[in-house]
Amino acid sequence: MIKLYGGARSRASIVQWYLEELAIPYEFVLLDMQASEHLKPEFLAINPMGKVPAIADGDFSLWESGAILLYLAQKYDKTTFSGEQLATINQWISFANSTLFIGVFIEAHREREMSRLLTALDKILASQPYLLGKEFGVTDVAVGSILAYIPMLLKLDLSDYPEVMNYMQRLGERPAFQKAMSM
Ligand SMILES: N[C@@H](CCC(=O)N[C@@H](CS)C(=O)NCC(=O)O)C(=O)O
Repeated sequence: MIKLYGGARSRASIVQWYLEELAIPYEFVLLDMQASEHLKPEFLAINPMGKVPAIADGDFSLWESGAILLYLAQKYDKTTFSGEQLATINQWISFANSTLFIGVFIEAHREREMSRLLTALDKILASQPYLLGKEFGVTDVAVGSILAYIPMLLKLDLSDYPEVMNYMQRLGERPAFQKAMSM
């Protein structure tokens, strides 16, 4: 069974959300990060960087939430993805974890970038319910989780982006989201 290593209120929720969507069995190994369990040799053997999330799938270990999402999509999603589809998924995961995260959560970038990024997302979501079209998928977990952290961690007015707000609401109604992402 897949082991997901995470801490309380950590980015392990992103991976947990997708594991719940995929409905595959997993064990959540909750590390006490206050007690620095993530820096102990047992966990450093899984992720030498001492960061969560990480997974162990049998003998195979992987860390970085984006890499884990891509691995799970390729191995466990019922869809078989073409090379181009995988590249597009990777594009959105990279966007979520670098461009969007930095543009929203790093204050020095927010004024210059957040509006441009959310306006572009708003435009995409005006014509389709999910990032890749009609079907929910792993790209929505990647981008949706970063969006979901906005109201949890920052006091920002998103009313200029009504389609993004509707999207966040749609994602928030999913049972898998509620199980993993609700704080
Ligand atoms: N880019 C990484 C970020 C990982 C990360 O920074 N995780 C935090 C928890 S959300 C962590 O492990 N912090 C512990 C530390 O830095 O000591 C990912 O998305 O997996």
